[in-house]
Amino acid sequence: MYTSPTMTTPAASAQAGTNIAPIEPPEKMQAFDRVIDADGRIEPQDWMPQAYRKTLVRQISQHAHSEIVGMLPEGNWISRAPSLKRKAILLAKVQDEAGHGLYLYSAAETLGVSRDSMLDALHTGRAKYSSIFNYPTLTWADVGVIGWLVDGAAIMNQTPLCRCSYGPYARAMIRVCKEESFHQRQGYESLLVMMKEGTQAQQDMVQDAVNRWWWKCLAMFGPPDSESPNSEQGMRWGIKRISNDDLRQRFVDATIPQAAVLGVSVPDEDLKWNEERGHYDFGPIDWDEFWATVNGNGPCNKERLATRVQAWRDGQWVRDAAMASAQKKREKEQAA
Ligand code: FAQ
Repeated sequence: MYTSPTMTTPAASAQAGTNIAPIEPPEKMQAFDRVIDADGRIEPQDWMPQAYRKTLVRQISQHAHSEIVGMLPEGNWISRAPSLKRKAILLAKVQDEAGHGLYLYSAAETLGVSRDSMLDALHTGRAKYSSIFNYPTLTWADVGVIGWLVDGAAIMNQTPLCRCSYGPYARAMIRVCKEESFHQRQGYESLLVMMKEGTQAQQDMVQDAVNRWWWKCLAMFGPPDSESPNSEQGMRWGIKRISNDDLRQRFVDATIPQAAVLGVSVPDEDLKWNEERGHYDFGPIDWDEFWATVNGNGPCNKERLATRVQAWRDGQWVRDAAMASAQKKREKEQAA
């Protein structure tokens, strides 16, 4: 369903809209492969095969969209946070997510794709964003659980991206991961307060939120490796460093001991420590539900997209004013 936004470099335009693999110059291809094999970095000015460029535009723009749409479930609680302290933390977190979106759109722009075309792909439903943001935040505990589990999953997935072969993406991820780490801790701390000092009703609210988000977080890592069409090539190119299934397993292994400290359980009867594997075994994920959500039919897809489109329309006057101001400044400079 994902369609590449309009490419603006001549090389990229040549590939846009066609599924026929371009014939790349062999000597350039060999030089590129040598950099990748040596675990080196590709920078925007370097030659790169069209398929590598296209994969990066796909992944980085989807990632940027996820950050921007990801502001909405928690943003829903800014006006209802239970204290000034929690409100200030939540405001800072949601603003950070906007910042992450902006670094990522900028990183994608270095590949010759325009921000307007990426946003158009999002607004017209042609671009994917993370499945996880299509579920509602029903109670205040959902905000803590998003910090603990969703940001926890995001860190697990994104830390290896700091070593991605494409320089601008890797560098953006270093700052993003530092901020996500704060996000995860604030979520966990807020749940800890509810579980250790809260009423029975507050503790039940936390458990209910964990029950609703757990499986969605496991699905967030993407389809099983055996059904992940992009993994093999992404790993060959050093874009992805760890597979979807391995990251999912690492997340479960890291999170279950944290759940024990909190005093919550996860809704999985099959969960048990496997001594032989040295990992937790866990139950089956509902992939039909995951794909329905990815393909636009989750509980909040329509609402999320409508909110983003409205925000884009509402911001038109700001963009117009900024452009007019920049134009005026240019004219003044030229006249001087
Ligand atoms: N949702 O072959 P693969 C965050 C798609 S940021 C929707 O395995 P790939 C911060 C996939 O795109 C969260 N679609 O694909 C935050 C592909 O479709 P395509 C976002 C999904 O690229 C926290 C198809 O399925 N993080 O949480 C999902 O090798 C709290 C086949 O899949 C990133 O974007 C999904 N969950 O691996 C904000 C990280 N999973 O494009 C606010 C960067 C898979 O062929 C509050 N991205 N699909 O049409 C990645 O690491 C990878 O792109 C994966 C997917 C792992 C997401």
